[in-house]
Amino acid sequence: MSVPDAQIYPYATGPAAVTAATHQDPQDLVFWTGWFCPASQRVWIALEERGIPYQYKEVNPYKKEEAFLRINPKGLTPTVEYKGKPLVESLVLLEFLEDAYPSHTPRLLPADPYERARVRLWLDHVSKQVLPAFFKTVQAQDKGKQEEELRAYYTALRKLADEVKGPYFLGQEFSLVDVAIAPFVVRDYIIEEHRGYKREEVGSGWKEYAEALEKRDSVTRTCSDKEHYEPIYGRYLRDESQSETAKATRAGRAVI
Ligand SMILES: N[C@@H](CCC(=O)N[C@@H](CS)C(=O)NCC(=O)O)C(=O)O
Repeated sequence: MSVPDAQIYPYATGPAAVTAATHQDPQDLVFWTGWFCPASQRVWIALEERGIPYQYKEVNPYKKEEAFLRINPKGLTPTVEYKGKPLVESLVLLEFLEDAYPSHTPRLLPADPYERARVRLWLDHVSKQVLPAFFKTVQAQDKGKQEEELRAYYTALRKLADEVKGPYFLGQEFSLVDVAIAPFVVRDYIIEEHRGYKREEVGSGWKEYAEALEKRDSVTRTCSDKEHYEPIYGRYLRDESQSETAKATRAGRAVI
């Protein structure tokens, strides 16, 4: 099934709908999000993990509605309004939540400066290596190109897998690396079905890591029903999407 970018299902469904429904009251932090958006899910996972009070506001970032553009002129999700002031970019927002809510635990950046730096290095790997390879694999049309991009995706994931202590990146402690990659792990059935991806092909314990991530409460509580993601990814799989991410992938730029 195909839908133009702007005509996506309008609301969160399944467990995500239940979570959204319990966060409708006004709060200092307003979370502008698209239920389907992996960058937004990162922020949502962190909010849920740490029990930070927030008001959930569903928005379709492809519609670029005036009210939303007034808060974020680029019209991208996630956007956070904190005490009336806007902030954007999922990785910046994750760090902001650490800084603005120090008493909410668990902290997702470790206290040790060396470990904090390592987390940031591997977040950079996720942004610059893993996600571009994921979207290139999805958007490639030629069979040979799809296989080449999938191999690059495996290589990027394996480098990360080699650093995972298990069950999570830092061991027992759930951290921002886990938060940043989890939304893409829960969407990997798309490349499994359409590009022949297999978690076990990554090696180095990736499959076990992926399973630990998708079972985490904050991750399951922020997932909608699978059937509603499929039409959205159909546009990526045919390389028809005009989203900023799809355009960045075509232009060979880093994406989310
Ligand atoms: N680098 C941004 C990417 C945000 C982004 O591209 N969000 C998508 C939805 S997942 C969006 O708003 N797309 C609307 C568009 O492309 O016009 C982040 O990490 O927050």
